[in-house]
Amino acid sequence: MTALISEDLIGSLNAQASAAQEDDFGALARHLARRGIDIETVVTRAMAWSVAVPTWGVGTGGTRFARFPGPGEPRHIHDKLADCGVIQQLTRGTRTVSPHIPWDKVADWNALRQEAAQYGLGFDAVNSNTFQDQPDQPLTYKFGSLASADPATRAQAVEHNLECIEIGRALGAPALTVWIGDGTNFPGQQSLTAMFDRYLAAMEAIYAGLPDGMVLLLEHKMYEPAFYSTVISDWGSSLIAAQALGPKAKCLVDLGHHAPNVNIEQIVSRLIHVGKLAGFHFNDSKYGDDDLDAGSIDPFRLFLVFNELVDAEARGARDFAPAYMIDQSHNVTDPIESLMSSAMEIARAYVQASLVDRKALAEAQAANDALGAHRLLKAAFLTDVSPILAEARLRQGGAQDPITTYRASGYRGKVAKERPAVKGASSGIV
Ligand code: PSV
Ligand code: MN
Repeated sequence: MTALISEDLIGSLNAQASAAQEDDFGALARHLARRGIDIETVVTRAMAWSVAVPTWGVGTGGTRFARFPGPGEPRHIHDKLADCGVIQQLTRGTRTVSPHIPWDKVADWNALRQEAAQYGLGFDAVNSNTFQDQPDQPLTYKFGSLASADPATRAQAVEHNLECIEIGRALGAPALTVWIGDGTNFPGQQSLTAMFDRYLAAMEAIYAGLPDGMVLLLEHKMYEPAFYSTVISDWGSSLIAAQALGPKAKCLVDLGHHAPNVNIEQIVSRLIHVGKLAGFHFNDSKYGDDDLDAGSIDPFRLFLVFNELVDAEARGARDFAPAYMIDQSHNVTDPIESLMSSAMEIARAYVQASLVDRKALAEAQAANDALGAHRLLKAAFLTDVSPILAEARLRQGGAQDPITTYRASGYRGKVAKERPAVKGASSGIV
C-alpha cells in the first residue's frame, strides 16, 4: 500500500491529540449510555460507513463565468487517484472513487484498477458524459444526446454508454450513472412527448448491455444546461423511466437537482417505498445546483435525508442498497480539504441519524405528539458526534484531524512542484 502522507506525521499529530480525544470520547460514551445507546455499536457503524469521491471533484471547479485554477491541480486520472488516496488515507471513510468518462479515460483499465488498489481504493459508479462534445466525436450534442431528434446522434450516445458499461466491468464498478443535459430552451422547440420516448428507447438499448450485478442509475435535474424543459427533470420522470426499463434501472438523487424548498427527504422516502432508490450525489445548495460542500449550508436537511435512509436500513426496506457519492464543485477551496470536510459531514449526518430513538419516535407519532416526535429528531441532530467520527478514523489508521494533518503534510506544495500550473482563463462546471 502506498502511503501518500507520512505515517509518522499522522502518528505524532494523533498522539498530541490523544488525551483530549480520550476525554471527549469518554464523556460522550457516558452521555449516550444515559440515553440507552452503547457507543461501541455506533463506532462500529461509523467505521463501516463509506462515501465515494468523484474523480472530477479533486480538480478546481468553476462557474460559467470563470475558473480560477489552484496550485498542483491533478493533470489526469493518475493524479486524481493519488488525491483521492490522500482523502481516504486521512479520513478512512472514502473507500471508492466514482470516475467520469471520457475525462478519466486510459488505455489499460485493469492497470488503473490495480493503481487505485495501491491507495486502498476501489471504484463506484461510472458516469457517462453526453453533455459535452469531445474533440474526436463525429456528431454534436448541441441539440441533445439520448433524446436527440437525430437517430445517428442517439446511436452515438448509446454507444458511449455501452463503452462505459465495459469500462465499469473492467473496474469492478457496480453501476453506470446516466445524467443527460437534453432539453429545450424554447416552448415548441421539441415535442416534450417525443423527447421522452426517444430517451426511453435509447435507454432500453443501454439497459440491454448491462451485465448481471450492474445497475443503471438515472440522475434527474430540474434545469441547466436546458432552461425551458429538461427530459429527466424530476424524480417523477426518473421513476417513470426506471419503472419502464426494468429492475436493474433505479433512481439517483443529487441533492442540488430539485425545485427550491422541495422536501427532498420525502422524495427519498417515496423512492425507497418502491424499491427504486439506488444512489446519491451529496452536496449542498442555497439557490440552485450550487454544488457547495455537503453540510455547509443546511446540515439539518442532510440529517433529515439520512433519517430516512437509516430508518429504511433499520426496517429492512426491500431493494435498499444505495450507492453514496459526493458531487461537488470546489471553486474557492483546496478540493482535497473540501472533500475531506464533506466526507466527514456526511458521515456525521449518518451517525447522528443512527442515534434517533426510533421506538420512542413511533410511540410519539402514534400518540400524535408532534413536538415530542420532533424533539426526538432534534436530540439526535444536536448530539456532537465528533469524538465518534474521530475514533472511527483512529481505529482504522486515519487522522484524528484530517484537515490539520493534511495542511501540516505540505502535500499540496509538493505536488504543485510536480504538476505544472494550468495556464489561461477557462470556464466550466468542472
Ligand atoms: C450534473 O449537474 C451533475 O450533477 C451530474 O452528476 C454530472 O455527472 C456532474 O454533475 C458533472 O459535474
Ligand atoms: Mn450529480
